[in-house]
Amino acid sequence: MNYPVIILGAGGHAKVLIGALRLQSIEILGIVDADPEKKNQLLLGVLVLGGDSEIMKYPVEKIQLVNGIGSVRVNPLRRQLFERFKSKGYRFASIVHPSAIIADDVVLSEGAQIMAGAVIQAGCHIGINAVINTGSVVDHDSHIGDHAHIAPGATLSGGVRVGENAHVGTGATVIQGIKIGRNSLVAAGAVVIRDVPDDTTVAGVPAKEGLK
Ligand code: JB2
Repeated sequence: MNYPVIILGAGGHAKVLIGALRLQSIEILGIVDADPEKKNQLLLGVLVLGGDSEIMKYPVEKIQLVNGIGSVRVNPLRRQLFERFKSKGYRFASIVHPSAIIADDVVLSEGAQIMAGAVIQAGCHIGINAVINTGSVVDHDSHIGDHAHIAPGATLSGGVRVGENAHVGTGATVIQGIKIGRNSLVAAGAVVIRDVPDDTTVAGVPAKEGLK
């Protein structure tokens, strides 16, 4: 059953989510945003209801939430909002754009978001609140940690492990069997051929450690 949803955040990632939700005919009750100036504005025709406290007007069993906070690097806000509203009993919808290709046995955890044109092959696990963004490829037996973000056009060859909160940047390539540590950032366009430790930024071809 599809519950009506409220989206958190009225920015770029939310716009993309609105498109995916409409294609699945999921009712969008509105958006909440921390910026008071956005209240009563429309984002692609969806009303910004006000701040996060607006969510509390809806009983936990009647709605689901959609995390509209994306990121272009490791960003704790997306995780913080997920955990804040989970602790109040709310559930987060998992979003799958109809054009995504996902193997039958893939595990999609709560709040995972699979955007247009993404491909996820057999044996993969996608963690809670993770984003597999537009046109990215997660090949067989890969494990994407909770709250991790695979940015548009990134390619993970088979058996890649991405730690929680990690961000794999736009167009990055990670060869097979590599482990990306938790809270780590792979810069856009990097080609990762060696494991990346926790809390580390890598960039370049081949990817090397850089400043965070
Ligand atoms: O605590 C909050 C909060 N803090 C900021 N609660 C809620 N409900 N909303 C919050 N926001 C709002 O999130 C900001 O006021 C802003 O309206 C929105 C974030 O929008 P922005 O466009 O800056 O970022 P984004 O996360 O939607 O998109 C980024 O990540 C995507 C993956 C962009 O950089 C995109 O280009 C990228 N594709």
